[in-house]
Amino acid sequence: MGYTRQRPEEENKEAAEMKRILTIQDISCLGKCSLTVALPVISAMGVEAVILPTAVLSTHTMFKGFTVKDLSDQLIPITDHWKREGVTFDAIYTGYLGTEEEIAVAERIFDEFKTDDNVVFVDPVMADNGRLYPAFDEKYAARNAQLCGKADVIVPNITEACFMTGMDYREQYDEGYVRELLLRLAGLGAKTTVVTGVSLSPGKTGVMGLADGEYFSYQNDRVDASYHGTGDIFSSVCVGALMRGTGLRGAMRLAADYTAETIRATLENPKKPWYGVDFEATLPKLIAALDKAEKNE
Ligand code: PXL
Repeated sequence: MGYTRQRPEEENKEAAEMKRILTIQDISCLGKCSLTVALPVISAMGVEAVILPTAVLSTHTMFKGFTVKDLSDQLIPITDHWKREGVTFDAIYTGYLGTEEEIAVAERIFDEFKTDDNVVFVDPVMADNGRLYPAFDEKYAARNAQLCGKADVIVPNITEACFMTGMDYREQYDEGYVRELLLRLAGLGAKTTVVTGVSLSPGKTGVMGLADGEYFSYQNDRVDASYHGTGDIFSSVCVGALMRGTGLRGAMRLAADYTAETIRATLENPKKPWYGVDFEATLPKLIAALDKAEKNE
């Protein structure tokens, strides 16, 4: 007979205090993105990461000839088991989902695990630099917009925001354009909308958001390089920081600074791989910055 360890009658109060994030996205076995970023980053921030892999890919989709095994049929049995075990989450964070079916499953999981106190955080990963990733079309973008409507916080980049709101993608824009994007995104239904990769003046880049009827922005120096997986790094830090109590603006600042620092470190590494950033090298700086952010707030 098999042996199963029983749940203790009394929860250990101290251990229960660690926040727990459920993150739903793919595993790209090689690629420094999605779960291979979310898991180490969230764990390093002192938050428990529970993972729900939607698919296993040999690599991310920027490689030629990648393999995919869809795991959609596993997701509800897994979460049903958690439900029976009485598991709860302080945040549910979705990233790259891959198919409309996976979006539908994510919505079902929100319905099952959403409470008055937890945070549903959606990064509608599907596009960048004015174009959809290879696996997606406009119909998928419209479905992602519906998913965003069920979130507390959404963090699309400008391209994703355009695909979800029907606004024209522009390389050159002003603050008014981003405000309009944010207003239209807010119309989808999320409480807090943030657009990433926003440059409000030459040589700067960062984020702009709309929460409780107020616009806010955070900008730091632009590093002239673009790497894969930086959006996943931004989102993972952001949701991790929210769980550590930095507040929304604190979380944006920490995530934007860490992303910029990581791009800088990657740029300086002559032996960097082409397919992702060296976030492993900058994790100690993230932990130090988080420590500082917590002490200041
Ligand atoms: O980093 C986003 C991402 C996640 N997962 C897969 C991807 C991408 C971006 O292309 O292909 C499989």
